[in-house]
Amino acid sequence: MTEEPTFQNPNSHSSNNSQPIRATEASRALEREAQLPMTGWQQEVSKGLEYGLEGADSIQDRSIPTFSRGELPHYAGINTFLKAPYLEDVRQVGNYDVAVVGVPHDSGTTYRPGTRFGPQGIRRISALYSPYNFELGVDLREQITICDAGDIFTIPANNEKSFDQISKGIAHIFSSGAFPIILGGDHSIGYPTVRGICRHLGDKKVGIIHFDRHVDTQETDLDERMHTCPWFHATNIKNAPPQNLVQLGIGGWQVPRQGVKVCRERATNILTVTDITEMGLDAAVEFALERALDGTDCVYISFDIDCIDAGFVPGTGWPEPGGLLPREALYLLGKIVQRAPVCGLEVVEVSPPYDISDITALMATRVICDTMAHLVLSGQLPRKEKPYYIHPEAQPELVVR
Ligand SMILES: [Mn+2]
Repeated sequence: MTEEPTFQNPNSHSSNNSQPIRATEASRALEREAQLPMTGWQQEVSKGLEYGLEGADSIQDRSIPTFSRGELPHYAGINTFLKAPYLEDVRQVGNYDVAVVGVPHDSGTTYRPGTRFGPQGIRRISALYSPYNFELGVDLREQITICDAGDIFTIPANNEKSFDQISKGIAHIFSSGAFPIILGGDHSIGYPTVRGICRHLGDKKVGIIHFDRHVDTQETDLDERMHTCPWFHATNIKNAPPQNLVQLGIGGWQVPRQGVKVCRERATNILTVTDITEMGLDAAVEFALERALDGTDCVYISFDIDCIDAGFVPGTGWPEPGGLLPREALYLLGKIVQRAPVCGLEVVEVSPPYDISDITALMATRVICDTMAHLVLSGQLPRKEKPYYIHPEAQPELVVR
């Protein structure tokens, strides 16, 4: 048993208060911040002054350029994700630890559309964030390199052509070694994103951890492969077995019975919100890791923003009350990322036309930034070499069921 560190409040002068108290998360956060470098920030300032010209004579803070370059000010600038550099030449994507890519596709939507504006909405509100997280003691600018690779060119009139574009784009990013972060788009993109990753897995396998209120496992919907269908098709790929599909937060009045039958037949792993709260968050994490990693080599995270209670995420296609609280979802996500070899993340179903005060897009930003921070804390980022599960030139094999 290790001894808990103690924290003496340096601001306390009272003799009654001289007992050491248990170290708080906040006290540890204050200490961690002191260990983070400022190198990336200093480089950003120098570059800003060089490219954006020194500020006017009346500006006393000489780190401020005339033209906004980089993070500051948060209300200015070109909205890439977290103001990361825009990577125009995607052939260079392997030079970065993380590649953020938008998939502005909402033709798989069966009710409220608008997720084609999801990538733009998420990028816009991401400007609110700095790259530093207090509790986690992570500064993404200092610790990893991120690029924004822009958007995949999707074809609104044709899901299948869009899927082909998405798979090709995600396969390209994944095989480069950059960690792919995908901004949806509706959930139909879950099939082509996983298919793209599987193209470079060879004989390795991926477990899918799926946060959602909906099962998304039916074969077709409205005669096409819509956003209710990605896991039927993804788990037909030999590299993505259905017994490694973990579905967290499922429940309510919007779960199609056709999909439920498929979950039963293929023995996917479902926890409802009540399951998660009754067993406790840590037990739910154990359940997810055990099932997703049983016989697989890595985990793909598909985060449907509607897994969170509809009150927190109004800007989505099928809002459903009774979902996870934001802090529950973030806790589950953080613990999973800390302990699993994660090969990619998608955040889907953010529909800015239905959003209020950008709150849904902000939640998506939080999910993405937390994932990156936990990848840093677990040593998965920055990349020292390509992860072992990436095969140089493999193609996915379909299972006939
Ligand atoms: Mn959903």
